[in-house]
Amino acid sequence: MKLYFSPGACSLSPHIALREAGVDVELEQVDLARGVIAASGRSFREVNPKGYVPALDIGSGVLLTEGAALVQHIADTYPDAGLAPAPGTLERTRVNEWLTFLSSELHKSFGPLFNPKAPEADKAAAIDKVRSRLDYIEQSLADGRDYLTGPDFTIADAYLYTLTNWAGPTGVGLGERPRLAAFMDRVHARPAVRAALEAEGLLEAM
Ligand SMILES: N[C@@H](CCC(=O)N[C@@H](CS)C(=O)NCC(=O)O)C(=O)O
Repeated sequence: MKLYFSPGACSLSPHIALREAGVDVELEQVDLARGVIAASGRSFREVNPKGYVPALDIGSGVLLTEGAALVQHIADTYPDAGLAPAPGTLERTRVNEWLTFLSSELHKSFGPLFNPKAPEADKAAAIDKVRSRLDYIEQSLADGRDYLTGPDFTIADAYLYTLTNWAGPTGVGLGERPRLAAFMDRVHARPAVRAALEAEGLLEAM
């Protein structure tokens, strides 16, 4: 498998899932600012017409896109890794519920904070929106669970970890959210997460 990624971008989530599953993943870095594959200079849109990461080449000419779909594909392809409950169960629907929330309510709310052309008012509104989503997550962890859906790490946690890492650089901040801070420390300590960060050149920066 080959993962098209950019360091610290949302592609870190499937990267973590692949490492958790023990997959010997090939990494291809994309220069998002220039829209090219970093090593070759080839237009990334020739590979993924959507022009964004993550994209996962699973062989035989098949390219998968959309982070939430990729992590489910990884979890279902490597069920022994225990990255998601079995499809068709209520527990799996809970994981999907979180993935959808993270994608549509948290991930996309960060958008204006990465857009240098966004008006200041849009950025301020985005910070408020992200903080309210983080508040909901903080409340959800109030029963003492280690991970989003309970005691076990899942693909939803890989996604949340990836997005929450953006809180610092965007000025959102983690604020007074001790359970979320503890969650971040817990995920950060996982060997597969550290391996993914190291491969993206981020381990020493975090
Ligand atoms: N809907 C996509 C969004 C992916 C996305 O926002 N990727 C960002 C990095 S986190 C990107 O590549 N942006 C560059 C661009 O859109 O040109 C997903 O969930 O995978």
